[in-house]
Amino acid sequence: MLLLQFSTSHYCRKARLALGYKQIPYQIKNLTPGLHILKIKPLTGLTTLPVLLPQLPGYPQAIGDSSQIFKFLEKYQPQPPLFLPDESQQQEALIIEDWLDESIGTATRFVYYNFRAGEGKQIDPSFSSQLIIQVVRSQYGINQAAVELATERLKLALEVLKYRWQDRAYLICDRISVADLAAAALLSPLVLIPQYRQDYPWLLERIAEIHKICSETLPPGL
Ligand SMILES: N[C@@H](CCC(=O)N[C@@H](CS)C(=O)NCC(=O)O)C(=O)O
Repeated sequence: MLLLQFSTSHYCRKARLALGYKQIPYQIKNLTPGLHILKIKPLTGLTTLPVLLPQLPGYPQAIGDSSQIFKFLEKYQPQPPLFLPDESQQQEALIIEDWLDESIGTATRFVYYNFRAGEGKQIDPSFSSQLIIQVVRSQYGINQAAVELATERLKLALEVLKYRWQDRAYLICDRISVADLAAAALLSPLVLIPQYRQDYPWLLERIAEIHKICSETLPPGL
């Protein structure tokens, strides 16, 4: 299998966690932001990465969107399971995954790129890095007002996740699920930000633990 990705994307990290958890061998191709559309739009109709190319006879040519990749991998290789055996718990896991994808992953992006352009500029002050950060900020409309809303959204999300994650291993029942992988990937950019490191030590621990279970390299800062 081949994973088309941006090396720094937290949504691509989410797909890698699932591939690692399933212990499926795969290769990676890093695409150039902007030019990636020429490659993936004809394949998926989408403009976003990750995209998984199974490269297997009888399987789809390409799967776009990290949640669809999870579904594909579960069907392709059911063991070890990522879906929960109890139907209502699995539905809960899918709803939490969707909330993390659509709301929290975006909020993380806003807070992270705002940090990298300001207080965290010294992480990579090079012209090329700061240019990419400015392009991303303009592409997603990352401005001060939007960052403040995203910060509020993350605060509430982390309060909710704390009750589920701080005292126990997994977000739903006693087994790993799509919700855990989504949270570990989509919140991972926060571990570089000193304020989050200080305020949410349990978050760093859970992110590290899920990465270990999935044999995935830890995100920068951990
Ligand atoms: N819902 C999508 C979101 C993926 C996403 O937002 N990917 C970003 C990178 S972090 C992307 O490809 N952006 C490029 C674009 O929108 O053109 C998923 O879960 O795969």
